[in-house]
Amino acid sequence: MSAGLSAVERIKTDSRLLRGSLRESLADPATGSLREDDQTLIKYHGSYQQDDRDLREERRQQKLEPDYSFMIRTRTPGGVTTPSQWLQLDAIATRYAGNGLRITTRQAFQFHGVVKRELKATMAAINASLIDTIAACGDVNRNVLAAANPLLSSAHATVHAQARALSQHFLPQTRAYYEIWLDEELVAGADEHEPIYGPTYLPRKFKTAFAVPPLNDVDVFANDLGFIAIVEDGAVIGYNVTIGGGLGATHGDAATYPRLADVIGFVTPDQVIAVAEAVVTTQRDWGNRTERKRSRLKYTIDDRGLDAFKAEVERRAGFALTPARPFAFAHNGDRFGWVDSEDGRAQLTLRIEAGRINDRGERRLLSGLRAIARIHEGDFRLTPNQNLVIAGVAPAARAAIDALVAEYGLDLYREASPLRLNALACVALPTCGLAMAEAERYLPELVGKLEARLQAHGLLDAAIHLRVSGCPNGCSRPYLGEIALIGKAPGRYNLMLAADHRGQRLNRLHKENIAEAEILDTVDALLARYAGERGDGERFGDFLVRSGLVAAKPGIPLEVRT
Ligand code: SRM
Ligand code: SF4
Repeated sequence: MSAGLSAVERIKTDSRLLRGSLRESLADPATGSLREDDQTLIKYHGSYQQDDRDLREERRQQKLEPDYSFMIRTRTPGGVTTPSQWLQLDAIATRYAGNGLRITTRQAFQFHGVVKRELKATMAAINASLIDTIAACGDVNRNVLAAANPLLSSAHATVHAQARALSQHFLPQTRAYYEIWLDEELVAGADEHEPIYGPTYLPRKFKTAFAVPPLNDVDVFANDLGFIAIVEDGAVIGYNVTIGGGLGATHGDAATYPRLADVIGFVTPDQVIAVAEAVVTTQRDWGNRTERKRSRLKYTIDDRGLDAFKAEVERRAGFALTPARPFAFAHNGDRFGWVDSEDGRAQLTLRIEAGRINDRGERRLLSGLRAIARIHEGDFRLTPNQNLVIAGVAPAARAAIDALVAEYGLDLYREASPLRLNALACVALPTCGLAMAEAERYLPELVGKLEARLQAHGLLDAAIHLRVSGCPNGCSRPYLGEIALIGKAPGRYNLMLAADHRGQRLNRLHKENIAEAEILDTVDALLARYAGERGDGERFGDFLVRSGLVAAKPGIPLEVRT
């Protein structure tokens, strides 16, 4: 192994295709944690070691080790789950995880708070529900996003099938997951290999999304690799390909930055896997393996040049991409309530605040969705905005679902302001080890305070996209929020403003390291201007740019025409 490679590269190299000493770590009863290298390797199996940060100081004073537990993330391409799987995941969460189910911004479920001695049983139970957690985390192709809110259901079905096929194509081939969690006989041997990834996998995480215009609910430009479906006469004729999106950054380090993907051309459906493999393997070979902060595809492209990267992709794929086709996105939110599909069925999109499904007061989301899963004959779709679609509902079944929605308080989608409906927050404290400030736990209160300001300006019906992240890694995609807070320290945030609402323009830092009162007052003053000066149908982010209150960053053209 050459000198200068990052520590994670050494761990991958020595891991015997992701096995490491995970079995021994799991069997050690003396601690609730894993050995250090295994804490990295377990990510590739879909789990993170965490500890309850609310209890850290108290336990330190008591000379106890931190309160370790594990987060588990599923691989659910396009976020599709059957009612039977839902019931099984609910039962697993109720038995093993502390705080219900959590829908992530990448259409996956997370379980939080699983203790080490129950980790294997939990992983095996998830697998028994025919959902796995392989490659949900780690330096591999992660859970593949696919538009959850279709206007055209047959095109949507085609795109979902493509997303599933791509996810399957990039699954690691090592049998480590089956050996460690499902007791499959050990096969590690000379002929086991990773045909696409090689023994050290990718330099960094890799994310793929499929969008179906006019909705950009997947925020396709935030992904390393994206496919924008081009639909003609109801059929998907191919995809525009996007590369080099990614949002993570580090405070105070200008070498790291959020970047929107570039549109590099068009491929037909039968070329999707080949072009994806060419992008993945070019990043595998060209990506930075010495500095992890600069190892995402977006930096490879900026370091080597987009034209050179694209030429290499075409060389590896064996064909040239044709010019990108026109497309236009309307917005990157969800469409709440009932929407009819082409096939005579309907879908109901429910608002799930910050994706957290548990029972709290009158809002008994976990129990209510369990009751719905028992009678539902379609499927469930997790959205990349942390919401839930009850999909494929026959006309005769609507009334029963509506009754359960009302009985269990699942009707936030009918009551909430547009601000609350569209807001995103990452998990942050107490489980995220990287959080610098609150996000999910702060969101309801923050939204309430902003709603009061909106009301004062007669703007309560304004659909402003608010996103809150506990640190600059950007898990709630805050750089694409019209208003966004990015955690700096407890109670302090960077205020970012003026992204568009289509996921095509990044926002800008407006004020650094400010507390709530200043955040509210700053936003309030801008809302006052917006209320008085906005154009017809003009969105808040666009208004801030047009009025010169915030300088715009160049974005993706609203309509790409070739
Ligand atoms: Fe994320 C790391 C949660 C979507 C960028 N993310 C983490 C970790 C695992 C913290 C850690 O490494 O110890 C967080 C676990 C918190 C917890 O307690 O659950 C975490 N990320 C999440 C989720 C659960 C946020 C949510 O509230 O829904 C999302 C899970 C997605 C999934 O199902 O796979 C999640 N993370 C994202 C997104 C949004 C997206 O992909 O659309 C981003 C920005 C896009 C991107 O990747 O550029 C994102 N997460 C990061 C980064 C920064 C990566 C970078 O390039 O710099 C990290 C830190 C890292 O990788 O070192 C991170
Ligand atoms: Fe944690 Fe930061 Fe991601 Fe929020 S943005 S979940 S605080 S890593």
